[in-house]
Amino acid sequence: MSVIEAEPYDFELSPSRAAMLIIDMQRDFLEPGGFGDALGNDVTLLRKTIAPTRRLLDAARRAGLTIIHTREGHRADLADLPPAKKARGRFATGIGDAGPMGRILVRGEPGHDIIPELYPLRGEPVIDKPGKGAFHATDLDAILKNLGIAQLIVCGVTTEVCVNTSVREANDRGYDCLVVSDCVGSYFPEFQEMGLRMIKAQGGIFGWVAPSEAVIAALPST
Ligand code: C5J
Repeated sequence: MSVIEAEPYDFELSPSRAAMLIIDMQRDFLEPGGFGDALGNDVTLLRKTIAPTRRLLDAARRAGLTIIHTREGHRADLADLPPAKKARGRFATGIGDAGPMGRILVRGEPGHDIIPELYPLRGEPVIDKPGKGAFHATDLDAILKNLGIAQLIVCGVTTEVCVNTSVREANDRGYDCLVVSDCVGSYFPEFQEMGLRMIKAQGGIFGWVAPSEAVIAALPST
């Protein structure tokens, strides 16, 4: 057990029962020329999470933590895409349509894949999720339970959407979540701030928040 200096109070890390959960670090959300960029978002706000996440990922791999990656996306036949999700936003170009890096949020397309900087190693589970939450319609809960995981160190994008949704789902299932403040990102600075504040408010109603250096410092350095 080691202690991570976190908010609203210290997080007691049990490395053998902890997993690093990296949410949706996909090319279409993060890369210049991707779908997020094409919608007019400033992808540099998301890209600044890459370097600290890579440092934390290296340290977590060295420490032997379980590493799990997620990707938001749908079957090529879109049979798992709720009509409400397809219609939302009234975008001229939306999920399933041809985008700058292949069909948008469709599994197997270049834009759907994880950015090269954080690419999963062989053996690291990749969860393909059709929703914003990492538990909805996935086998994540079964995988975590089978591995004896009780704590999640959460990174990824976007802070207020898939990160917050997944943390709330995890919290309701009994997992302790620590969200790494510089390893989660939003296209909207105000949502970044509020997304983190909502996690740690009211005595950590959804979990804990700490910067990556504090997490790295607490990891076994073998
Ligand atoms: C994620 C989104 N990953 N913002 N998706 O947050 O649509």
